Amino acid sequence: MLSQLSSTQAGRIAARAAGGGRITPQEALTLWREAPLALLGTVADGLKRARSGDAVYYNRNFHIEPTNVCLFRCRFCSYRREEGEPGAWNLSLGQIEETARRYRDSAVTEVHIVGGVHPGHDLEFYGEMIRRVKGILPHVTVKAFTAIELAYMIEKAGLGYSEGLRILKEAGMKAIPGGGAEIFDEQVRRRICPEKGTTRQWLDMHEAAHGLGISTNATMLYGHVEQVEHRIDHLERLRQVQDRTGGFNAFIPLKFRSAGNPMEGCGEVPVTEDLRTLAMSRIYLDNFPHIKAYWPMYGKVTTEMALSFGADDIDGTIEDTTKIYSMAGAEEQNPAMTVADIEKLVTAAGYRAVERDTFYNQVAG
Ligand code: V47
Repeated sequence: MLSQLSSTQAGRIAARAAGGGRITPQEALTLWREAPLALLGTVADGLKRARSGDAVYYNRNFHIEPTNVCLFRCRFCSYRREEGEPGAWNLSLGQIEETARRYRDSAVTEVHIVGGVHPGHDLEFYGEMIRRVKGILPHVTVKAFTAIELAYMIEKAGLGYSEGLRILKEAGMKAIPGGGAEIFDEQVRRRICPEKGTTRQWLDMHEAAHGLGISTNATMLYGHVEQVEHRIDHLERLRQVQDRTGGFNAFIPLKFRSAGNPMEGCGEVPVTEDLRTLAMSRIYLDNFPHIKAYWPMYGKVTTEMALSFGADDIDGTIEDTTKIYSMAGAEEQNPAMTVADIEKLVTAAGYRAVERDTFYNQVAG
């Protein structure tokens, strides 16, 4: 397929990318706009296989979402509520401990803790939350708080990012999820989440985490008012940080789901655009080891297809513990998959399911 297309500019760029060559933002734009989807899939799958063969990673995980009360009114969010509004929740530390206790006898290896930026909580509260969860589940890795939540609690404590992160690390936080990145372009960010923490804060927090040996993920919210140029700019900024630090594990493109939020009028992009975005992420981010197709957001059918477009991770069993996507209209209203479900999905797509821990070490089966 690559040789057939070498007469076009997109074909030539694709052939170079397939050989491991780094592409520029301008070349990415040409590929994104002009390359046939099947060609992007072929290149992205080749790059994925060069890194991880036929392995597709998953983990046994659950989420704790401490609150959906949030200082910021992001226009894409279907989840946020005002304090006291119907549908608002704000778990006490005791309730969080109760949730953790449910997993005492299970084989989960990771808890993902993320929620709204509640004005009543501070660094001390979140440090205590981590200590209590670790007290109940000492063998489970705590992956916690978006860079936006972290910036809020650490700045409120009057500390520098490294200082604040060190306190949370000592409490037991060993990894940081990729949320809150949205779109880095400042003008688009002003349109979709004007009150939210800034691009600078997000990037600085992740770089500070990498400096302390805390591995992190990165996301990109796409398929709303942004243009392809903004997605490429987002990938470029991440690639630059990764060149300096090597601290990112996975990149997770997040498809904008439109139900129940002020940006509903944007609608949703077609599945072909999801596959193109996954493949372009794999091709552009030549220094990211993993590209994750987050199944609760895509749904199982798109996730199965995503595996042929450069994704090598689908996230985990989830145990029906996250509401961010179900509240925004995703197909999976009670997201949970057993290991058998995951193996079936991955095998049907022609790959081999591998259980990993948060750091992509294989978990002995
Ligand atoms: O930052 C909110 C997104 C993110 C919508 O690191 C929406 O392993 C689409 O970051 N449509 C939080 N997306 C979730 C997140 C995440 C998820 C899975 C794995 C990891 C990881 C991180 O959810 C937010 C925002 O970009 N989001 N609302 C919506 N309507």
